[in-house]
Amino acid sequence: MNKLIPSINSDTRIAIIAHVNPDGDSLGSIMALGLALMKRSNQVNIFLNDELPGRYSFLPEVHLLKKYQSNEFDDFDLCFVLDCGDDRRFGDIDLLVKSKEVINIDHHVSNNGFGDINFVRTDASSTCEIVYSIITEELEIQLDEKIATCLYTGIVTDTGNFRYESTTSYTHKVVAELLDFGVNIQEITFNLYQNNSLNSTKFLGHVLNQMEIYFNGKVAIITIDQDLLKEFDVKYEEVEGIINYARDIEGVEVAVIIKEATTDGEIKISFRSKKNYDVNELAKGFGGGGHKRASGATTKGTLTDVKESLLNKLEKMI
Ligand SMILES: [Mn+2]
Repeated sequence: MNKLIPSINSDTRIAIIAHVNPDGDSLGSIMALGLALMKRSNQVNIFLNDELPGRYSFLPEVHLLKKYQSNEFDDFDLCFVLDCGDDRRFGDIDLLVKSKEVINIDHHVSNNGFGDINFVRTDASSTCEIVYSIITEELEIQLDEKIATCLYTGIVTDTGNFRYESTTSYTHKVVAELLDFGVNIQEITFNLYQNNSLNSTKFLGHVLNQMEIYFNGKVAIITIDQDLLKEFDVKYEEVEGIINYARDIEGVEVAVIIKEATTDGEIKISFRSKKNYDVNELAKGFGGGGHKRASGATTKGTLTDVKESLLNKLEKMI
């Protein structure tokens, strides 16, 4: 079988990075691939150019994660970019310029093929599912409990606990194999879903109360500003699942969260849909992208302006 990834030895200088606002799939995939490649190379750098959300601090070896700073690192032979639809998703850094070969591994339909080598499978449940086959088939590196734990975390979170349509029989076959390496499901479930702060739960109650419903109940919109986060003393990443409550309401087809970012004048939008609408298209209208049923964008403006522009776009779509 012809291998696409150049051969890796102990001197190969490797960088691995995923997107900012890290989720389970981005963190699970960079940690899994990083831990696997460390069995081959002594020069593996796993970069996270953002804070590690507390709920993921249980992942094995996360102390290895470093911030990329241009002046601290020389060139790399290989740079693996994971779970990023384009080469801006991991932040405004010069990492790709410093890398001889860029390997793009992703499952977003909006992926623009920015790598020298592209493993883009839009039918994969998660980037972790692709990384599983790259580690085992392409690199032929043996899995272990730590790698399996990282991969499982990415798959379970990106499939919404195996509920989304991207979940296939292959997904379950991969997971079955991961469990044989001793993945502790109970421990992962506890960290991901059963350890929410009291403040974040009260915050959830408040924003659901304030949620607005449009287009005969088909659209649910939640807006969150920085003052509200301060009032409840929560970080946005603590409440990342809020949008699912809006999506899961009977009759709702599209759920949107519009959030004031910490950067001045920046607004982050998350989209989810149930069956009938393509929210990747909706996100594109704001310069973003993602999947048909889950997508996001970062734009400039005020909460009010963005909401108005969103309602105009929704009116044409629904
Ligand atoms: Mn993903």
